[in-house]
Amino acid sequence: MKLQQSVQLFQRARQSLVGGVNSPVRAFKSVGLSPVFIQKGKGSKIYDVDGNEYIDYVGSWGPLILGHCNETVITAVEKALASGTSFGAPTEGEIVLAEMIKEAVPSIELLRLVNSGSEATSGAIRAARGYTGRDKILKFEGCYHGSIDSLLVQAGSGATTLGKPDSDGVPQAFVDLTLLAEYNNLDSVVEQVESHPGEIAAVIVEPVPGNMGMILPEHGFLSGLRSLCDREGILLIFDEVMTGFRVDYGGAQALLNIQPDLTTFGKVIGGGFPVGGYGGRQDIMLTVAPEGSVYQAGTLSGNPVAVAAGIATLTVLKRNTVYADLSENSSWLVNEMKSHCQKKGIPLQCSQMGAMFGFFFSEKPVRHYQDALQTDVGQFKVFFKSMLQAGIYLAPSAFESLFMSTAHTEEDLEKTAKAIQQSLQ
Ligand code: HOZ
Repeated sequence: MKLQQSVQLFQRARQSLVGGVNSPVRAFKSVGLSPVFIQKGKGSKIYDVDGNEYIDYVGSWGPLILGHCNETVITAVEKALASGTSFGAPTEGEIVLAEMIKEAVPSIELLRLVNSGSEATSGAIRAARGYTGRDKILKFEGCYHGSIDSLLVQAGSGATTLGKPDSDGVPQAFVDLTLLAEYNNLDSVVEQVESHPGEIAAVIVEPVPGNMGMILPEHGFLSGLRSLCDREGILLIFDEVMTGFRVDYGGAQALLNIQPDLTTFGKVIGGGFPVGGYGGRQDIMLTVAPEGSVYQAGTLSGNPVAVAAGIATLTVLKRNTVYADLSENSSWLVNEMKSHCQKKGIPLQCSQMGAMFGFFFSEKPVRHYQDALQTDVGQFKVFFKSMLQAGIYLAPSAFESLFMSTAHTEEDLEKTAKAIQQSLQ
């Protein structure tokens, strides 16, 4: 496989862009390669500047649940574009998208649209602090809630991938306001709550973490968080930036049957354009400006073109069989990988929910961040390189998840299964 043009572009990019990229997790640094520069995408495939074709399981890190250049989305975007790209004034599309999200996720009574998942979590946290009058936030080691100061403490995703789960540049005062607990360990949460009575505004959690690899919640963990928060007057925030409209039309909260107080969204609700959102209980959301005194704003928030892509995406997803098919395809692939590794005696742990899945090379089940850190990252690197050579594009990190789209075909899945067999001998 030739990657000459990509390598040249990366050298050129490094002269003007820090690290040659606009998001560190895209740098391929952790797998010891130069990033692949993409020329175009169509359906389940992406094509790089050297003319290589890949079956894509990254899907722009989650948003492209309908695959690349989905016709319904492209048509909706073209139509919106013809009427203007941005007004900084309300448009009907914003209401339609908000109504669709409310209908799909009953815990959302009021919503604010923003431009990214990071903005959504930052807004939700500010609202939680404003509503409760408390300053501390509790997060889980290895969960990633975007590139914002108070949450870049023991953060997953690119921060962990590059070995920097605590970012420099975050003032100690912010770190002091961020309490940590272990995912799937309710006792560790109780301990923090008991040590800081009446001080915690919110517990923020990826209900199904996807940024330390993918980990499933154990029975009773999220419902335990719900009861604890209710008892202590703490708000429960579900970060569904990754899982929203991905594991199910109603997100992880629908599948797991837990109602958070606030939810953050991103990725799928923008259909490949920069959209985020946060919302939840009306009494909390009414503290947000202009209704209340918690300020939050953005010139491009609710951008008409981005919103049109989101509406088109959700419209397609609303069809009944979409999630059953996505889930069936994801679980087929996971089972192929499991049974191959079993035959070869390669230790493997897998998880899957709807159109999201992940794996770790590990003997031991992976329940939380410390477990994830102990998995065999060296083996992941070798596997990643081999899959890339075989035309399968995975996230370049052992601490991310993989995504199925409605565009993946049976042929794609079989080709991927073959590549897995060849890559794991
Ligand atoms: N939330 C994404 C990873 N899980 C970030 C992707 C990026 O930074 O490009």
